[in-house]
Amino acid sequence: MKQIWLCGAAIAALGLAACEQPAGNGETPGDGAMANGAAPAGEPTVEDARAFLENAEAELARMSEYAGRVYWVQNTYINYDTNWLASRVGSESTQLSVRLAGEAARFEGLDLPTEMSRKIDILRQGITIPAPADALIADELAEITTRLDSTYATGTYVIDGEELDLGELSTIIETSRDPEELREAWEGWRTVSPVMAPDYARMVEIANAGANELGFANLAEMWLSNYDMPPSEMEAEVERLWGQVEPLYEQLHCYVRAELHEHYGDEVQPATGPIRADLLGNMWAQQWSNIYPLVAPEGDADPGYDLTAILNERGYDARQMVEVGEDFFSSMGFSPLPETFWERSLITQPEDRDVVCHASAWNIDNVDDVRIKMCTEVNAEDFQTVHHELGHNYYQRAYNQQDFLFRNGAHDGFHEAIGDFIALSITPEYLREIGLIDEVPSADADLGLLLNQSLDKIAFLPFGLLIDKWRWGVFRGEIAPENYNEAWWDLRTQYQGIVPPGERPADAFDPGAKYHIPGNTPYLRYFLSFILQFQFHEAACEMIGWEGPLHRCSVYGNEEVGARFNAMMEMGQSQPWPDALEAFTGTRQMDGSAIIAYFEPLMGYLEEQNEGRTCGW
Ligand code: X8Z
Ligand code: ZN
Repeated sequence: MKQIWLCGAAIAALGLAACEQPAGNGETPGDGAMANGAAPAGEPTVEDARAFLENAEAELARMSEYAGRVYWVQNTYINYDTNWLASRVGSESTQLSVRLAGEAARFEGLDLPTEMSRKIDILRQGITIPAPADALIADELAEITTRLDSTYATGTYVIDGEELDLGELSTIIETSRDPEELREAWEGWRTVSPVMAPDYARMVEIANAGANELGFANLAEMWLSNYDMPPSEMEAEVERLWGQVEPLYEQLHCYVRAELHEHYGDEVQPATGPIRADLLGNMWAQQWSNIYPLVAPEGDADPGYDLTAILNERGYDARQMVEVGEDFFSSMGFSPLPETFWERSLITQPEDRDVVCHASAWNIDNVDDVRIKMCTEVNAEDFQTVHHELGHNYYQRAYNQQDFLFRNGAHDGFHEAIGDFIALSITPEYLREIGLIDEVPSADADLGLLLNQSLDKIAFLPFGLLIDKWRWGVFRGEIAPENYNEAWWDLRTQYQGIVPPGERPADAFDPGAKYHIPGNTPYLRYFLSFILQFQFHEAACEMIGWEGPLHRCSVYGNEEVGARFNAMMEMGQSQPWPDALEAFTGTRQMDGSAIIAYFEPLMGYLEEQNEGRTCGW
C-alpha cells in the first residue's frame, strides 16, 4: 500500500510516507463498491468511478487516522508491543492501498472528469512501498520495515564505556576537531546498520513485486511517476536542475577543502581529491554549517552573531523556539496552532524510553490534530528544523478542506519547502525585530552570513540528489545487494566529492545509517525543496518590492505574502504542481536561477579564493 506520510505531507491518501513509517488502515473492509476486491460485471461507468472514489477516500481516511495514532504511539514509545502494533497496522494499510490501487486500474482509459482521473492516478501511483496482493507477504513486508525503523531509532555505540545514541554521536561530529575522535564516532554510528542489509534486500524484492503488480517496471518508475509528467521526463528535469547548480557546489567544495587542508594538514585532509566525510561537521556530510568557524573568511567576515550562543544565553527552551516559529506564521496572517498541538506534540527527547528522534510533523486526523515530534536541542540547527516542521503542519492545515486524496503537497518537494522558505526570512533584521539581537550587523558581515548559509543550502544539493540515485539503481536491479555499499560510496564520491575516513568493513551497509533509507522516505523531495524554497523566497521578495540583496530580505509580518502563499497551500495536491507553483511565483518551471541569484555575492568571493587551485576531485 502506500505509506503514510507523516513527516511531510499529510498522512494523506495512501501515501502515508514521508518521514515516517508505512501506514495503512487496519480495519474492516468498507461497504462501497468493490470493497472486497471483486470487480463488478460489465463496463465501468463514470458513476461507478465516482462511487468507487468516494468509498476509497472514506476507507483511506479511516485507516489513515487509525494508523496515524498507532504510529504516533510507536514513534514516541518504541518497545516490543508498539512495534508489533506498528507492523500489524502497516500490513493492514498496505493491503488496503494495494487493493484500492488494483481496483482503480479498472477505470483507467475511461473518459473521466479531470478531478476524478487525477484521484485514480494518485491511488495507482502513490504507494511508497507496495506489496503484492498477498496478506502473508504484506505481513512480512511490514515486519521488515518496522524492524528497519526501530533498529535505526534505537541504535547506539559504546565509546570509553559510555553507550552513545545518534544524538550524542552527532554532537561529537558537530563539535570535535580531533580527527581520531571524529573517525571513531563516524565509524561507530555505522556499526548499527550492517544488520539491516538482508532485510533491505528482501524489502526491495517485495516492493518491486508490488510495483510490478500495479503495472510499473519497478519501484523507481513508481516513485518517479508522482510529478505530473512521465518518469523519464522527471529524471531529465532533475538532471537539468543539478546542471544549473553544480558549478556553485564545485566552488564551495574547492574552498572548504582548502580550508580543511590548512587546518588539518596533508595527513588528514590532502589539498586535492575528495574531502574526508567525518570532517564536515555532520554525521552524513549533508550540511556543513557546523564547521563555519573552521572555514570562515579571514578578517571582517564574522557573520555578526552566533544564534546558538544567543538562544542559550537568553535561556530559550525547546518550546520557546517553537513559539518563535509559530509567531512567524502568525505575523503573516496564519491562525495560531491549536491548543492540542501543544498538548500532544513531543518536543524534547524523553529520558525514560526509546523514541524516533528524527524530526517529523503529523496531522493525525488529516484535519487539525497537527503535531511535531522532535528531540529538539537549543541551537541554530534545530531553530531551523522547528520552522521546517511547522511548515509541514501549516501546509497540512491549509489543504484540510480538500477531498482526502488531494490532502497532500503539490508534489513532495513543495511539502519540504514551506518551512524552509519561511526560515530564509530569519535575517539579522528579523532577529533584531523580535529582540534576539540588539543590532543589525553591517554589510561587512554579509560574506560570512552567506558562506554560513551556503554550507547548509549548497552543500546539501548533491547529497539531496544522490540518495535516490542510489535507490533508483537498487530498485532497477542495477545495484545488487552485494554492491550496495560500494555503489553508495561511488555516488557519494562522484556527486559530493567525499570519501570515508578509512576503508569500510566488508559487511558495511552505510546507506542504512541515514534515517530515510531504513525509514523508506523518498529523498528527491529535499533536492527539489532546496531549489523551490529559493524560488518562493525570490517571488515573495519581489511581491514586497524588495530591492536589496535576497539574503537580507525577510517577509516577516507581511500578510499579503501570507495570503498569496496560503492560496497556493490550500490547493494541496488538487492541481498539477506547475499550477500551484504559478499561483505563487508566476512561473511553471522549477528553476535553479533563484538560488544562484541568492548566492551570487558569495560566488565571486569563492572564485577569487579558488584562483590557482585545481578544483574538482
Ligand atoms: O528529514 C528531514 C526533516 C524531516 S522531513 C527533518 N530533512 C532532511 C534530512 O534531515 O536529511 C530536512 C532536510 C533534509
Ligand atoms: Zn520535512
